[in-house]
Amino acid sequence: MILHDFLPSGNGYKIRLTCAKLGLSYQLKEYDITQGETRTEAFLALSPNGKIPVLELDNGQCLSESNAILLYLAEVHQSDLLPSNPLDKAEVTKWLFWEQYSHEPNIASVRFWLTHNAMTELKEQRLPEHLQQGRAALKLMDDQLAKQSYLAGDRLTLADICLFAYTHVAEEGGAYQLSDYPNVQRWIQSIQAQSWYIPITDNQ
Ligand SMILES: N[C@@H](CCC(=O)N[C@@H](CS)C(=O)NCC(=O)O)C(=O)O
Repeated sequence: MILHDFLPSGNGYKIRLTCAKLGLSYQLKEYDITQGETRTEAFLALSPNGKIPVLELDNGQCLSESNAILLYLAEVHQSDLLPSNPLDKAEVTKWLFWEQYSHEPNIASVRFWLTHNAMTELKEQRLPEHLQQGRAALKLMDDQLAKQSYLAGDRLTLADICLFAYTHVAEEGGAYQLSDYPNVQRWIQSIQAQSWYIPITDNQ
């Protein structure tokens, strides 16, 4: 497999962490998204959406959308990161959809704007609303993690890998303070203590 990626990306990191957990190896092909390297004709032939991560399978087929790739890897390798019982599975996938709508646009996007000098006048105007929604997302996770060890129960699942990716770097750029969310902090530490854990900018 070839993973087309940009190392600081949390969306790419979800795939790298899942591969680490499942013991899967892949070749990494890096792109600098700040230089438009995912908008070339060659990249668009892999994925017309022009965004990393893209997982190129050994048969040449390309998968995009980070959470779809997570589901694919867990299903193909019959991993307990994704329960087989439909109800438990729905609980895990609920968090993957929630991440894309309520977490990533407020936490990942704000981190990128602030750490890559990508703030525009329009983004500046919208920042307070993003911060309010980002804090609400962290609070919702904190409340859930006050009740149980992991997001979808007492066992680590794709929900945790998916949400760990951007949550653990939420402070980068200075917009969020994780000390306001002690249960989230405990959960971050428990993932970082896993034997298969790799930091965001490490490859395999
Ligand atoms: N919903 C997509 C989002 C992918 C995405 O936004 N990728 C960003 C990096 S994290 C990217 O490639 N941006 C470059 C661009 O849009 O030109 C996913 O989860 O994979």
